[in-house]
Amino acid sequence: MTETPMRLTRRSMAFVLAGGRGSRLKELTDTRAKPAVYFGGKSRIIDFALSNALNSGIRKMAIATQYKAHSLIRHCQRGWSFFRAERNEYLDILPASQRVDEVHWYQGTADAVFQNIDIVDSYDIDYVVILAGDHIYKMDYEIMLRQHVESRADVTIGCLTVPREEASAFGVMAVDGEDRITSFLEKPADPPGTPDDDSVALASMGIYVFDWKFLRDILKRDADDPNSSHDFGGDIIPQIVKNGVAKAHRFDKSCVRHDKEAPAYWRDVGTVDAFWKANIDLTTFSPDLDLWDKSWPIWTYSESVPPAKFIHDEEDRRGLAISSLVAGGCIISGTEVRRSLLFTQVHTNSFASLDGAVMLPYSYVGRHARLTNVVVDSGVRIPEGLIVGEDPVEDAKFFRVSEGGVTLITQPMVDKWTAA
Ligand code: ADQ
Ligand code: ADP
Repeated sequence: MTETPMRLTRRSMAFVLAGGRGSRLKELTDTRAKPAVYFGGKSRIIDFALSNALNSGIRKMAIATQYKAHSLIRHCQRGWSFFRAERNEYLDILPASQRVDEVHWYQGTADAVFQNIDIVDSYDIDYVVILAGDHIYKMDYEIMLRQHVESRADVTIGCLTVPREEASAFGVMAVDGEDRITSFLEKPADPPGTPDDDSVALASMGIYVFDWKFLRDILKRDADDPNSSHDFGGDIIPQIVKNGVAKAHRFDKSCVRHDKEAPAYWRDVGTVDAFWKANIDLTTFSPDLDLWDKSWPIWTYSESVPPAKFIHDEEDRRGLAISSLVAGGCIISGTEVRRSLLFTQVHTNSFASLDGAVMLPYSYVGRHARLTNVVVDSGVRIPEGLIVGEDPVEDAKFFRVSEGGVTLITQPMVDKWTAA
């Protein structure tokens, strides 16, 4: 009798790299790592990679953390602690803890896996899916795993086309007719276009599938190499492209099995402008990122809070929200909210108005404040009468105005404004 093969995802683990800072998010990552930054009204950025893994059928995950990891670790402990060892499910949070020797933190992304080889070994898996914890997308990793196994590649790399002028931020590859990668340049100054279209480049998403035994050998060799920076994009991948078989897995709508009609959605919300836009896009009639799709839920930790409340205040001012997302626990008292996204427990007051506002949890808006095209950090108290978004020159004296004209507001900036 032939054995029924186990689903590939059950023979695999997801290793999530969540140690980077994300410095282009400016003060939003002063106290937290980029994967811990809030997104979409309820979630944090890392929830997308973790939910993709869970929805794909993967039940073994590890999250490597390093930079300002407290908020991230707390979130993962609260939201992602439902894995049960007795069902052969694991989720380990792996802060850089000098496990291998007492000199080094995680030196690069490959070192973050190398330092945890024993933990990965203990999961008893055949394949490892390496993920970045800092992108917003939906993707079924089982489809990628199947391609990897069927093509017998040494590594399979998730990739997408990006405008050539943006490609310097990525690993850029060239492929042959069978999608075998023939060259890989990490963050090239002058990225090459594709043969079909010179205006776009084929970029690595930083998602890799490896046979674990193969990767383990490579990591051990890399660890002994004094010239290596121990980074997947910088060292490991270019080396395999040169000496082995690396295949490209193209990210398109066929990678999202739940709904063939949905466009393929992937965003790096790495700048304040991109972060603001991806959040505000959710308030449109039919956003490209469908958070309401029950077949591909984005799991997260969510506090137990009362429903959002809208108050017609005693001064006859209506509290209302138009084309907006308002999370639980919010109190909108006599404020007009338009085209905005309010996370848990935001409290706004009479005669205030919000337009194009991304309000992170527990932020508070005093009376008569007017905020347009802003990102307000968690817990910030907007003082009575503060007007932001109408005079960029004035705003820039206290707050951070982005290239795209979005104003980031944090508590220290508000304190500076109050003191002036
Ligand atoms: P980068 O975008 O520069 O390039 P990188 O800084 O290597 O990404 O971070 C990748 C992921 O690893 C992020 O999620 C980050 O948080 C995490 N990380 C970074 N340093 C870490 C460390 N020391 N320990 C643990 N985690 C760490 C990579 C690839 C490119 C590819 C882009 C796609 O190198 O080839 O195009 O991702 O975004
Ligand atoms: P951040 O959310 O800013 O990344 P943390 O994860 O450390 O940082 O803090 C989030 C937690 O802190 C929340 O889950 C909540 O319990 C608590 N918290 C933070 N600010 C407030 C606030 N203004 N009111 C109530 N709780 C808060």
